[in-house]
Order: sequence, then C-alpha cells, then structure tokens
Amino acid sequence: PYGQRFKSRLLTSDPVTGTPSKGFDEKAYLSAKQLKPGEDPYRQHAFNQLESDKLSPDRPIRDTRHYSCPSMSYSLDLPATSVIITFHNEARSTLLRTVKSVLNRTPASLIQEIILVDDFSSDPEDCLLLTRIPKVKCLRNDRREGLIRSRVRGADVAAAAILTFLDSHCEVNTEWLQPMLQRVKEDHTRVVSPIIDVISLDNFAYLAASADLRGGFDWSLHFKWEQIPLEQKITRTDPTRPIRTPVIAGGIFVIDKAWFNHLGKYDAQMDIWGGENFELSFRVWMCGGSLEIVPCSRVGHVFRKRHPYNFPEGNALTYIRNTKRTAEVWMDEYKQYYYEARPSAIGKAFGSVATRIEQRKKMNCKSFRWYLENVYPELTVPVKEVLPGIIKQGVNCLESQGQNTAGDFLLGMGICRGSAKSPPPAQAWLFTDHLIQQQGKCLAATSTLMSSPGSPVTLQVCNPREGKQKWRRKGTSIQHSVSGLCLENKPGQLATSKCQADAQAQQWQLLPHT
Ligand code: LR7
Ligand code: MN
Repeated sequence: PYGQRFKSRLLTSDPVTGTPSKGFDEKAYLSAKQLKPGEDPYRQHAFNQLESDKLSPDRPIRDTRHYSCPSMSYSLDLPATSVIITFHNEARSTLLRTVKSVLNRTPASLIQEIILVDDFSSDPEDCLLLTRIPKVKCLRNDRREGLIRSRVRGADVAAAAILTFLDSHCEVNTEWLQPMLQRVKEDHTRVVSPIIDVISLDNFAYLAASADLRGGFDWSLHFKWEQIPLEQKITRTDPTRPIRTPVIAGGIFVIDKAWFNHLGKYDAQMDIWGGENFELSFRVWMCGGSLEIVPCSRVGHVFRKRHPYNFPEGNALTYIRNTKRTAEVWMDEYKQYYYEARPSAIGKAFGSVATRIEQRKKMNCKSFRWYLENVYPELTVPVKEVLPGIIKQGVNCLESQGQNTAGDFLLGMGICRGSAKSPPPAQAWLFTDHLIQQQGKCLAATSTLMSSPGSPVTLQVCNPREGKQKWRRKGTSIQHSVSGLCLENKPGQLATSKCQADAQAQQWQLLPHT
C-alpha cells in the first residue's frame, strides 16, 4: 500500500549534473529560523534551541574514545555508505550540525551520499536548502509517515551497499565510521552501533557516555541502558573489542543494505516512533545475525525528556501498537509476559501481522526462547509459583462440592480419591502466586470481617486483586495473607482461625500432581 508514495523524488541541487549549482548560504539558512525575543527556547524542540543556535555548525568536540582507539588501523578499502537521516521539524542548527559533522569528520571516500528524509516538516526548505551542500539529497514525504517508514524510504533509494542511520540531532566524533564499517565488511550479518555520547539538552556540552553499557529492556518492552554482565566485564581485557548487545537503542547504526533488505527492512505498519528497535533487534539475532556496540566509535546525541512533535493517534496508543506487533510476531509464548507487564495492550487493535510472520517463517528464524537462552539470559521470566496438586489432611482432601440452591459454591472435605497424580477434578487445586484455585473459583475468607477469626472459607470467582482470596503457604499451614489467620478444618465447615503450630486441624499436606 505504501509503494505508490515511495516513488522516489530525489531533490539534489542540480538534477542534471549532480553538482551544486549555488553555494550553500549557512548564515542565511540559520538566521531565517532564529527564536523570537522572549520565546521559550525549549518550546519547539524540547531542547535549548538558543544554546544550539549559538554554536558553530563546525564546532570541535572532545575525542571521547578510549586512549587505545586512535592507534587502531582499519582496512584501506572500506566500503562507502549512504547516511540516512529522517526528521520531522528538526531545529535547523542541530540538523545542519549533524550533516556537517559527518562531512567534516569522515574521509570523503566513505560517504557516498547523505539522504535526508523530511517527514512532512512544516517548512520544506529546512531540507531543500541543504541539498546545496555536495552529497546531500532530500526526500520529502507528502504526509507524515513516522520515522520507520521514512527510514525505509531512504534505504530504498540509497546507492551505497552499506546503510548508516542517524538521528537528526547528532554529532559524529573522530573516526566514528571506520570501526563500524570494518565490522560490517568482515561479516555482513553484523549490525553495529557506536557508543552514544550525550549532548546536553540544556547547554549542548558534549559529554562522554560510559563505555560498558549495552542495550536492554524489560517485559513491557521499555528500552534501558544496562551494565554489561559482570562475567563479561571481568574477562574484557581489550577495551576496543565490540560488546554484544541484546538490543540497540535504535537511531544510530550501520547495516549492510542487502542484509537489511533480506531481513525485511522494517515493519511498515509501525507508526511515528517506538518499538522498531526491538523488532529489528529480535529479527537480527533470531534470523542469523548479531548486534554489537563498537566502543571505538562515538556519536553524540541530544537526549530529550519529551517528544517535541505530535502523535496523530496519541503517544501511548502508538507505542502499544508498535510493541504489540513486535510481541505478536517475535515473542512466541513469551508474549504473555509482555501482556502481563503492559496490560493496557490487551485487546488493542494492531493491524495484521500475517506478512511479517510469513517473513519470519521464510527465513527460518530461531525461537524467542533461543534468544532468551543465548542472547539475553539476564532477562528472567517473572517467577510465578504454579503448583497443581491436592490439599490433604489425614485421609481427607479439600474438595469443591457443587452449588447450593442459593448459587453459592460449596467447599468441604471428602475422602481422598484417586491419587495425588490423578485426583478427581473436585479435589485438584492450582496454586498461582497467592491464589488457591479450581476452574476459576478461588478459596476466600468470605466474612466481611475477614480479619477476625472464624470467617468461613468458601469459593468465589477468582479475582487476583481481592484481598479475601490471598493466601500463602507457611510450613504445613495455609495462611490468609491479609488477616494472618490460618485455614482450619472445623467441624462442618472450613474457616480461618488463629494460627497454632500444634493444631491438627490446621495441618495441610500439599501434594503436587507431578
Ligand atoms: O514522526 C517522526 N518522524 C521522524 O522522522 C518522528 C521522529 N522522526 C525523526 C526525528 O526527527 C529524529 O531524527 O526520527 C528520529 C528519532 O526521533 P527522536 O529523536 O524523537 O527519538 P529518540 O532519540 O527519543 O528515540 C530513540 O528511539 C526511537 C524509537 O523509535 C528511534 O529508534 C530513535 O532513532 C532513537 N534514538 C536513538 O537511538 C539515539 C539514542 C537515544 C537512545 C536511547
Ligand atoms: Mn533522537
């Protein structure tokens, strides 16, 4: 469906000769978009535009690499790359500094072109005027697509065999590209990213980021930087060696174009922002590639606290849609943990993922379980005690006894039948976390005064948030969590009672089926 709009319309300075017709007037470009006196400098871009505007587009930055990096040598015939930068209403000063830092700090032979994809910014000239700089090209979307489809559009027209993605508010550092190209040249299935330094959103100071972080996430698919595992830290003797990373931050990476295409580019049904970094990362690892951070490559990025642009469908819904598509296609049975961690995603529309699943099958990719075991063992499955079994006292077992005429579910004791391995359904119970349940009915201390001893214990429709239904095992007793009272087999009924270690009626044997 997007094929039509992807028809390429590459706007260079001179479409015939490809050489710049008119020189680029830096001052005029920047001064046309200065802040009005008294205007909040954070309003438009969520960073201090005043400070950014003050700086030269060619400002020097500190070389933040480890001291053993400068003596590294790289292949003399590294492949050239197409740099792809998508943006929506970026500040001119940051956009220009991104472009110029690339041209200033990269050997010319390695930069085939810089493709700017203007994602329907208010002013087309933000992009167009920059094509007066040699090698800079501009594609403008005729409607807002989001960064994911915009990147695909840029990648599709890229002339070089290697793609390099950057955000529109970056500054690349000394020799940033060579170590990444080297890794991809050696093995085209590697997808590599630099250490991402911090450009202060307040004063634009360029600050070195820690060199022993990698990309991680939690079950809600929230990205976070995390320390590399201790075992790896201890055995790391060479600070120039790449760091394997479970996921990439998303915005700044180098990938072989044929490999990017083979893997299925991006999920074109993801909108605006978010989630695509997980989807790409899972795909790379599970389908035969690898992801790494190359520590001798440094790129600065302006990290912000809020999105300066609007989300047509809302920020939350968009993030849910994109991450839900990721979970549905790549996380197999582990997607249940995503839904547990992000319950707001349950039942939300996310379009069809049929073609993405087909793509996964076609490439014969490994399972998410393989990914967890081999790439990200530190991400542990939430512990939940699920113990199916019988609850025995002497020769009797706790059992459900149907419903009375009032519709109450009855609970009582009966002679144990069958065996612990194959009990009758009425005597089979499931412990999950704090619930003791049977077919959706849960043990509950039902009295309104559940905290006082003597509350009858019966069955209710399970509700994990209901305090009356919360129990914990304590030795051979079963304790009601809220009241601290113990489950007791009283003549004629089950009830809570003050816990007494020697009370026979409070002793329960929990025998598992397995
Ligand atoms: O609708 C849009 N269209 C766009 O072209 C929205 C955004 N964009 C552009 C935008 O102008 C910018 O150049 O897309 C780029 C990324 O948007 P940001 O800078 O608002 O995002 P971010 O830096 O907060 O987001 C990180 O996560 C995103 C998830 O979708 C992307 O992968 C970003 O590229 C990514 N940035 C980085 O990885 C840089 C390091 C930050 C971290 C962690
Ligand atoms: Mn960014």
